[in-house]
Amino acid sequence: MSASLTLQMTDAVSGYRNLIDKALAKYCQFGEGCPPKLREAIKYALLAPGKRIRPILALAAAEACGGQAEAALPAACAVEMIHCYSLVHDDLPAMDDDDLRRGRPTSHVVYGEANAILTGDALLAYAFEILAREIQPPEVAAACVANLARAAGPMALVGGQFDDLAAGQQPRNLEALKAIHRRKTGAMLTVSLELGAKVAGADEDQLKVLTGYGQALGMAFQITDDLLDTVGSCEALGKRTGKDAELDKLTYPGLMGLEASQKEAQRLTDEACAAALSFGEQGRTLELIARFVLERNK
Ligand code: GRG
Repeated sequence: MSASLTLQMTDAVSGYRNLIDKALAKYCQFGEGCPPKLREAIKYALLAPGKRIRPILALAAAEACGGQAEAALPAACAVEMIHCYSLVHDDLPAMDDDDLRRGRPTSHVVYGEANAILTGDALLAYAFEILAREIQPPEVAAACVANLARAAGPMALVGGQFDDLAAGQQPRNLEALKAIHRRKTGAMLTVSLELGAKVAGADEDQLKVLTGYGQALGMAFQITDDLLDTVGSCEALGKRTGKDAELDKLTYPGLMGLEASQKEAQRLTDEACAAALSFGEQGRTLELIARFVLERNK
C-alpha cells in the first residue's frame, strides 16, 4: 500500500477509531449477573485490534448523509459486536478451526470451546439490546434492529457461512462463489452503511447509493481477502494463510486466477469510489476506505 494512502486513511479515520474503541470499552462494563470470566472473554474478542471497517463505515455513512458520527456510535458498536461474534464462532473447531485471529490466540484456545460459543452468543444478543435501547427515535431503532437481524440471519451472514462450510458440495462456479460472498461478507458491510445512514435520517436516494457502494466494496473486500489468503503474510494479517486451499474453499483466485481476480477487485473498487464521490466532499472518507480495502495487506 502506498505510504500516502496509509497516511490519508489514518488521518481520515483515527477520530472515528478513537470514538469506536472508547464506546466499545464502555459497553464492556457489564453489571451484576455477568460472570467476570465471561466479561473478560467478551473484552478479549471485542477489544482485540481489528481494522474496525464495519463501524467506521457506519460513522462515515452517517456523516456522508449530513448526520453526526456520535449519534451513529451505538449502531457502529452493534455491527462490530455481530462481526466479532461471527469471528469467534467461525474460528471454532467445528467451523474453520483456527488458532490465530487479530494476531492473538483465538477465543476458544484461550477460554475453551463452550465459553467461546457463549461469548459469541452474548455479543449477538447484546448488539440488539444496544440498538433497541440507544437509537432514537424508536421507529429508527426498530428499523435498525430489523435490518441488522436480516443481515446477520439465515438469508445473509449465517446462510453464506452455511454454504461456505459446505463448499465441497456446492457447484464450483463464480455464481456460487458470489452468492456466498454477498451473504457472508457483503451483507454486514452494507448494513453497517445503512444503519449509519438511517440514524442520520438519510433519504431513499442516499440509501440506494450507499447500498451500491456497499455491494461493490463487499465483493472487492472478499476478493482481496481471498488474494491475501493466497499471497499475503500471516505476520501482517494476524491470522493463518493458506486456509482456503487447505479447506478446499471456493475462492476468486482459485476460479479466475490471480491476475483476473486483481483486475476484478480494481473494477469493483472504482465502482465503489464513484458511488462515494456522488456525495461530493462528504463522500471522501468512503472513497478512501474503498481504496484502502483494495490495497490493504491485513
Ligand atoms: C459464524 C455465522 C458465522 C459467520 C462467520 C466472519 C465469518 C463468517 C467468517 C470469517 C472468514 C472470512 C474470510 C470471512 C470473510 C471476510 C471477513 C469477514 C474477514 C474478517 O473481517 P475483517 O478483515 O476482520 O474486517 P477484522 O479482524 O479486521 O475485524
